[in-house]
Amino acid sequence: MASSGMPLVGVIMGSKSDWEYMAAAAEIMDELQVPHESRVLSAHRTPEQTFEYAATASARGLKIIIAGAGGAAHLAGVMAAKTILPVIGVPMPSTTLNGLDSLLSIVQMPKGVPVATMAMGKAGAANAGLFAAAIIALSDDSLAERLLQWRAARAREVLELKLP
Ligand code: RP5
Repeated sequence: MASSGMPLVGVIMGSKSDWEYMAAAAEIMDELQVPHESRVLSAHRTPEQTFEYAATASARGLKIIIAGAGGAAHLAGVMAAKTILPVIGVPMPSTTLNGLDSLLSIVQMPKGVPVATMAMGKAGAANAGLFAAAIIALSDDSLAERLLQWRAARAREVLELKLP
């Protein structure tokens, strides 16, 4: 799956079951018109293809990789091991430990190979999309303006709230 234009952000996830959460990253980037692609790649089920994706990401024009994974969640770390592109990890609450395992796995990257870890689940996926947009906005003024407008709209929503 790809949005219009050459993708700048690669959204990958370890299983189709992760899409329930990771769709939030794609939706935010659709809204902000950040070209992205989404696909399932697993560090343990498809290791060669996962390595290939990371190794060729920069040459294909990707600027950022967002990786969602659950359990012994090594996908983001494996990505970061094969590219110097910024990798954003999103822990999936898909396991019997409700994602605490995924969170600790992704956030505890050893020194030298960083992964920017977001919150678990849909909130983290949405924030990953926003974070990717913020990075790209550093060199894209019109995206920076859309991001400012997006924030302003969220503020208006709060201020216009009426409690029963
Ligand atoms: C991980 O294992 C995936 O990222 C997913 O969160 C979890 C469960 O995968 P499935 O068994 O649903 O395919 O690899």
